[in-house]
Amino acid sequence: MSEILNYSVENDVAVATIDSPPVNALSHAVRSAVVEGVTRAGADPKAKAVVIRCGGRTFFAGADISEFGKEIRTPTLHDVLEAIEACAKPVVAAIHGTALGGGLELALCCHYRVAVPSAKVGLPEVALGLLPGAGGTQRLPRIVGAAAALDMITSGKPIGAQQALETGVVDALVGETSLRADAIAFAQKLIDTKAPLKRVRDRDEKIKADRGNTKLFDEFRKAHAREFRGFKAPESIIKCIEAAVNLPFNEGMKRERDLFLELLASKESAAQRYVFFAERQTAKIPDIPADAPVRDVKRVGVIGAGTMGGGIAMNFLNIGVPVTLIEQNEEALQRGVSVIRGNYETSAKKGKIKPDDVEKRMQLIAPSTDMSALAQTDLVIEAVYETMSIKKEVFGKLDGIARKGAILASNTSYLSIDEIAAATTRPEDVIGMHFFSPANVMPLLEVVRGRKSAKDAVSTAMTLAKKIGKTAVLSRVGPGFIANRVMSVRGREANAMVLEGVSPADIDRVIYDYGFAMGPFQMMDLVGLDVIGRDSNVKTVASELVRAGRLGQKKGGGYYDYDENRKPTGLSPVALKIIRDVAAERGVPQRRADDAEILARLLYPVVNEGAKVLAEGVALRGSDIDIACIKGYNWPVYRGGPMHWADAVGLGDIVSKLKEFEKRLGEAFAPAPLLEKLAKEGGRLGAAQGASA
Ligand code: T1G
Repeated sequence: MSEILNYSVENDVAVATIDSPPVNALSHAVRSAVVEGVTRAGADPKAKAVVIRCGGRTFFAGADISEFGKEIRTPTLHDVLEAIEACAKPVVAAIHGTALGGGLELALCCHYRVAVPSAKVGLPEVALGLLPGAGGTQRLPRIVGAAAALDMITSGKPIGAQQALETGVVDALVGETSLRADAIAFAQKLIDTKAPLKRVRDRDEKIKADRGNTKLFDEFRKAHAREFRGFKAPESIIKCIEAAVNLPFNEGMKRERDLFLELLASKESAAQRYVFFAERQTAKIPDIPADAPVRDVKRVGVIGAGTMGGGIAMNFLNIGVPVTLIEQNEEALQRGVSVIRGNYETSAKKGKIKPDDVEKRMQLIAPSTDMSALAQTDLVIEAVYETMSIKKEVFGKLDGIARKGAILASNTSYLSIDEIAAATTRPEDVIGMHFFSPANVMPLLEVVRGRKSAKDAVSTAMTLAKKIGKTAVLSRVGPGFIANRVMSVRGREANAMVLEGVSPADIDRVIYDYGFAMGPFQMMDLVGLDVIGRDSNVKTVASELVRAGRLGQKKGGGYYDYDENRKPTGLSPVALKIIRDVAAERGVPQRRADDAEILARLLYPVVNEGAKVLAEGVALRGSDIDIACIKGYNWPVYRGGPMHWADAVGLGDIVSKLKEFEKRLGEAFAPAPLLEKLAKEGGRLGAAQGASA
């Protein structure tokens, strides 16, 4: 018998328990164990019904994603599902944890499903650039109807057990701590009442009403066009659900299989499966084990109640952690507190949080203009001006106020944590925690490890990140750390190209078509040219636009003109003239560039900068750079991030194009040695490790 299968019979019920940590993913071993258990129960004269359950923390959490792209060994998942459906005895799925993807598809092949109240079920394959390839697109609509299935499968969002019960996905909720016993009792009842063997595939009461209803699907497509832009899987899912509604079951299954295999072979799904694992890799720090000690953080201090400080504070208020919020004066402090309140009230109005959550969270703020109020905090995050002298002054004071063992973090976006730490007598307690604006929304948190940062200070920040719903990426000290550093070259080249005569609108279109939400010039108009241009003491297009009263969308337009609803009405002739004047003053040679050249000029230097970040040991691994750009700059997830995308483009092609640029534009484009090395060796940036710092 498979060593991950436990088989027993209680009363008249066979119980097949599969235990394959960490999440009972439907690997070859798990698939074999399920087939063995069901086959044995089917042949067992003592068994009149079967319960399929899992050990550990969850029911099957889906196909084993690490097996994709490799040769799939039998029994395939389809073999497993056929074995279950062919069973002549009632099969009951006993669900706890997260029955996801193939796990839910397996449960839908059982005749009945029971779940504990804390369980969740869902079909999240779309997040992998896939679709439920084991009947999920054909069976789920037969239970919940086409409209609900469209929402659930194209969003990939799981539903709770109660909603699963109400929609018929599960037949009963059972005791949170008595799943095994209650599932056996449920099965026994089926035997005693000679309950029918219900197969989901035979049900059509929920779909026949939508047969031929093309409007339902076309309207769904229209309503989600923006959200699905650039992704392949959502449209394939819609097609599968249309097939479920309009075709006999087996034909629908064939349609699903064909579209699934198409997605499985796509670059987009390869990128999204890569991101799934890359995202989980970021938490792994070679010299700090996962179970390393962490410091207890019961109260957080935030210095600065401006946009960043307020947003940072909200992350902790959201999880019920009290925050001591410090500002220099009462007026700034109250302004900061009221902005936080305003944010929560907006969220409550939108139904994102419950109305009484607003007060609950606001009461956790202890506002003060006196830094000594930070004495009892366990972690202090400084979010004051990006000026080293001010940060050193703040940390010098903090050193004398914060309790022993408190972690002192700076939200600096590029300054040296080592230099800031030197302003204290406890550099081991000093780290960076770089949030991305808006800090209560953007999922990236760069944890910056100084040369002297203690391991438990770093592991505390990495652990806290997950608790506040952030993806933490570890960075060493370096200019702009990871995301800002590599993405800043995209802005540099965009600005350079417009001075060469390339239209800002063409650049924005190319970057938008690549998959970013908007291009660099639209972004600058949105953020505000006074913000963008404020640090430059040289004459730039941005500074000249500001001088001309063009601050962007918020005032007077920017690169584009806007109507009263802030809808762009086209490139501004004023902006184009400013560009021409600045270019003429600098004597910039004018040239044309096609879309391919624009994309290469903007993104290949990003790849090159990523290779430098790796070679300097600022990032632990290439895939961390990808996660930082996806979570911090919305790099389209179906491209996998700059490193993975470069591997897909071909490092050799990138190197030769960079050399072309270098000849014309200078050594800033010289290919990084690591990039050249990997190109020569056939290595991959996405798999490269950072130099050990
Ligand atoms: N396959 C392989 N490994 C997986 C896995 C999976 N499906 N799910 C998780 N892991 C690993 C993960 O890499 C990590 O490994 C460890 O388990 C803990 O995961 C045919 C085609 C279940 C909600 O998309 O959403 O079925 O880093 O850190 O935060 O239609 O894992 O420890 O070495 O995420 O508690 C569909 C994906 C697959 C579910 C648990 N299923 N997993 O979250 O732990 S495609 C999914 C999750 C499919 C069929 C289709 C989450 C979780 P390591 P974790 P967690």
